[in-house]
Amino acid sequence: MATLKEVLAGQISTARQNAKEFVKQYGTKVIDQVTLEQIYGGMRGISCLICDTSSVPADKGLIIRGRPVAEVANNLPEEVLWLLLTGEMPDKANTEALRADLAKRSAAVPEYVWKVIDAMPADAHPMCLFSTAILALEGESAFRKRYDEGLRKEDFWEPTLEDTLNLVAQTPVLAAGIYRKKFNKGARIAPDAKLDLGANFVRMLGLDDKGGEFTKLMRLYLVLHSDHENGNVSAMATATVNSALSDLYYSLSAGMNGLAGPLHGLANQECLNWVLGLMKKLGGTPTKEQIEHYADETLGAGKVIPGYGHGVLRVTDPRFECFYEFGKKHCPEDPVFKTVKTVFEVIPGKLQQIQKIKNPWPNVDAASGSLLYHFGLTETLFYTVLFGVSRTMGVCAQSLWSRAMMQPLIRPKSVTTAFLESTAKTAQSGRLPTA
Ligand code: NMX
Ligand code: MLT
Repeated sequence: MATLKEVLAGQISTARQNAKEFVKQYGTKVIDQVTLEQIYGGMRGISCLICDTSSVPADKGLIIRGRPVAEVANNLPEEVLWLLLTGEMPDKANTEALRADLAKRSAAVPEYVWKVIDAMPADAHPMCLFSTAILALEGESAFRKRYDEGLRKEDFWEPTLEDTLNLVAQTPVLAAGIYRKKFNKGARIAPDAKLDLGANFVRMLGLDDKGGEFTKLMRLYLVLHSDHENGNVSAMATATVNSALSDLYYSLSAGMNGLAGPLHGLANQECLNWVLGLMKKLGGTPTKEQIEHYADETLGAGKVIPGYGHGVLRVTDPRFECFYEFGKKHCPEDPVFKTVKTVFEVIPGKLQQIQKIKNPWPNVDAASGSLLYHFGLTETLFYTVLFGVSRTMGVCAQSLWSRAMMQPLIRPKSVTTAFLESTAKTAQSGRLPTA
């Protein structure tokens, strides 16, 4: 049986050769054009990043290594990690080897990180604690040690793989430790070497899961948030920092700081708070008319409806659909889930009436919180940390491949407003001249 590292080593040497010949033959071909509107509009839609771990077509949503996300939704997170890294689904033996490897690594979180977390203010947001914990572990980076010893560019991917596996194994431990401290749940619970990633995470959180349904949800959660191509804030931040050869601890921490924003990962916290606020105000499950009214108040106050809209998607997010199906199967009568269902019946129609909104449909964050809430994870402040634990898989896999392909420092060109003004006025059409 070939190990993960051996599989990757074989793929990397072929991919490097292919890329070299590809760029030599087609290097001057024009792939996309940049308009003034796009420069002013958050670079939306400009095709200028390479990402092979996943893609997000606007009309389909997440595709992981060629497989629509719904097809892999019931796989274990370990299997999806292998898929993200190699493009192949692992066999049983590979999955078990990876599971056991991650379980072993999860037991090796150094004690000093808890002192750092303990020293943080009690009101620090769990995402701040999570990002800080990742950064505090930077001294553990295999990449940094090997780089300081004189690592060759061809070999950068090897310690990046080591850092990837350690981070994937240890971020659930950090997250669970933060959860138990922040919400006064008692002492930390150690991982169990016999369990898989999802089951271990549930164990370490210390929440009741007699029927095993919460573990199923956690596995699903870890799979669905694992990757979303490279253009989203957390992935791009991670990739940019890693391109400076800052190791994955620096890079992932930077990515998590981006995920902590309400327009990105924090929307899962905001979304359930919005739903709970609605239920509290109305004293139970609201009617469609009441939801319309509440949405009008939100929009009227200049706020966004969290969990709806997307920078790329123009259809209902298939990750939302997976969570929605899970809810219909496992907790159809839960009042919070029922409210989320009615919100879904109302909000797209409401947002469709606002011309500037390009996508009125729910994104990944619209239903996930109601399911966590049902299984007793009621601390909404913690929800984005769960997103972060999962996203660690995708962004680390992306960086591994960037280093494997020996991609250079990310350094696009900025221009001044004066340059744009003078150039745009004289440009006929199409691409602007180089600054
Ligand atoms: N509620 C109210 N207004 C919205 C919404 C929404 N859900 N979605 C977009 N808009 C507004 C947006 O604020 C912008 O207004 P303005 O021009 O006044 O600034 C206008 O519509 C055009 O935005 P779009 O081009 O449709 O969307 P954009 O690509 O700029 O932003 C999001 C995408 C996801 C940031 C935006 O849809 C949003 O803020 N959604 C709510 C927050 C959310 O759910 N984020 C999670 C995204 C997924 N994730 O987990 O990371
Ligand atoms: C994500 O999963 O990263 C979000 O849907 C945001 C995005 O893709 O822009």
